[in-house]
Amino acid sequence: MTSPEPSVFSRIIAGEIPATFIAETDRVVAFPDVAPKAPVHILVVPKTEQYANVVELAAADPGLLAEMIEVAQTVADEQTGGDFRLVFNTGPGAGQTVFHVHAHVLGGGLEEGNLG
Ligand code: DGP
Repeated sequence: MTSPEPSVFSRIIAGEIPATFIAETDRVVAFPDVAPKAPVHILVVPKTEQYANVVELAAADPGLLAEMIEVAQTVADEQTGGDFRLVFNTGPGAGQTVFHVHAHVLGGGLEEGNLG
């Protein structure tokens, strides 16, 4: 289930909230996170908000999930030299606050060897 109100990401995609798109395909956009947790912190977001999280997306449209990951690699190639950490917070208990599936692409000066 998604909220009847457009998500904050749908409002960004509609141009109602400013963001700089750094990559875009027919079905996916990427823009910087407003509160970066790493030197490079980009959100990769499907233009549709019908999937609340990555589990719903993977079950319903694995091709769209693959497209998100391709965009994540494109962003990383441009901004981190190619390596990146990909995070899908899934559920409020894991820190998810926007229930329009999105991937966090993190890179550039991450701690080595752990997920902390
Ligand atoms: P999550 O906790 O996984 O649901 O991540 C949601 C992220 O969305 C969080 O890191 C901050 C980001 N965010 C929320 N509102 C905005 C916004 O208006 N613009 C941008 N660029 N990012 C936003």
